[in-house]
Amino acid sequence: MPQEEIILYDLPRREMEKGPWSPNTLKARFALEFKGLPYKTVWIEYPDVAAHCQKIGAKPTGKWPDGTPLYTLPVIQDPNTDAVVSDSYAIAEYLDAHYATPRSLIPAGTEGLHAAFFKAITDNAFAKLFPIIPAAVAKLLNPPSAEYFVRTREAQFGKLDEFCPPGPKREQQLKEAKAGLDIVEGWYQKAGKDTLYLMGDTPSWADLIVAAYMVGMKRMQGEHSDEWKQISSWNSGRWAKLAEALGS
Ligand SMILES: N[C@@H](CCC(=O)N[C@@H](CS)C(=O)NCC(=O)O)C(=O)O
Repeated sequence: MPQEEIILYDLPRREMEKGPWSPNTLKARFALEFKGLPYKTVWIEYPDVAAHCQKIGAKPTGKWPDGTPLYTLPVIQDPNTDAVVSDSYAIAEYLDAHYATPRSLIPAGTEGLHAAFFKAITDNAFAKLFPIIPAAVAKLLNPPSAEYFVRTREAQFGKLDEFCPPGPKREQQLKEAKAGLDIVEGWYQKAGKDTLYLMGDTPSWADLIVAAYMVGMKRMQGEHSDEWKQISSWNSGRWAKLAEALGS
């Protein structure tokens, strides 16, 4: 068990009482909680992410369309080892490597299967849900982050209100996402008829990835939104149940 709290850098929102919203940072948060590791959150507004990452030595996780480095959250900083780790998946791998007990996120022997699952669920389902996200995020951020988010996302996707607006376009998008999640449900069914997790009775990183995405959807769209009402009813409520069981 580490002596000092691990720092999780996360993106704040206006109504903090409604909980952290970013599916990516939720993945890292749930991983820390799953392992029972002591941690604290430091909140960084979007326009400050790159400078902060550079300051603490966090690596970029991708590139902007013009080729410049893209710095993202989550990042963790571990004062016990001096490690600074960017990217939610790399964070899960780091936590397993440095804090093996009490349980593994990615049990030995499932590394390849976990990587394949992550790619497959992203392509089949998360990519289909993505278009409904930006307009919702723009509304929940504090003003400096909202301005940054709208400017950078509109440069990529055009006017956010026209990207996937409520109405026929959004309904079609949700239909495609449901078809993708039906495929994922088929994989879950293979684990057992009455089990909740991909490995049966034992939750793992795969389930945390799903739970983080679903808790994120619920918090970004709003608990009482039509979108979350639909998603939480799909596949006998599996996605809502995973969010409930593994989310916080
Ligand atoms: N592959 C990364 C993706 C993280 C990511 O895209 N984070 C977004 C917030 S959800 C971000 O920090 N974006 C920074 C920006 O747009 O400037 C991970 O899984 O951690």
